[in-house]
Amino acid sequence: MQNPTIVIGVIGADCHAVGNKVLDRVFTMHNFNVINLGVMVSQDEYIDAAIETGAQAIVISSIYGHGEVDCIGMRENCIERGIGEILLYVGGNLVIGKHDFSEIEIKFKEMGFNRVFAPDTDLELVCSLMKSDIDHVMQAEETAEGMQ
Ligand code: B12
Repeated sequence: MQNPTIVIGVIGADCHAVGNKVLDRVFTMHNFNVINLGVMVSQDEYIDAAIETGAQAIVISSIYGHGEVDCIGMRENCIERGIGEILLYVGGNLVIGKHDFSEIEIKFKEMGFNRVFAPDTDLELVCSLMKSDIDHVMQAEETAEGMQ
């Protein structure tokens, strides 16, 4: 089976570049095919890249605190562009100031994200969760194709 393709980048007007490089390195080391759009990425740029590469997931970072505003409508945008089922992950310093992470998680899940990660999440764990999500989706697709 081919390595899963994921599109990563830092959303909005956010120029924090270091975490993006760390994620690229860790995900690549864990055999993901990483399409890295870098910093200051718009919703449409993630979606364009995901469509072009047939990616299984979009992994959004937000560091400067405006993640909520930047991510509003991302799932709806994916649906509109024909990739409504794609796995959406988000992580980083998603909001300004100190908040209970469970509240942040609920907010982003309501916006259609499959998983929401705090900035200090163990990246090994993130890789294994993403792998199992992608396997799960691919198996479901194979089963659906077999039934047609
Ligand atoms: C360096 C830095 C800058 C540099 C960035 C240079 C560059 N091009 O990279 C400069 C000076 C430009 C800058 C500017 C600003 N910054 Co600044 N910056 C920092 C600083 C000191 C370090 C960031 C860093 O490199 N960290 C190291 C990397 C490895 O960590 P990371 O980026 O957090 O990424 C990790 C995790 O978040 C996580 N992660 C990230 N994304 C994802 C996604 C997923 C799916 C997962 C699983 C995990 C994950 O994994 C990454 C790797 O370990 C932090 C404070 C800090 N100590 O973190 C503030 C900080 C991020 N900055 C902050 C702010 C507010 C700003 C400004 C708005 C300030 C201003 N008023 O102008 C601007 C925004 C500019 C912009 N348009 O983006 C705040 C954000 C506050 C918030 N979110 O609540 C911080 C936290 C400082 C603070 N304590 O207030 N900044």
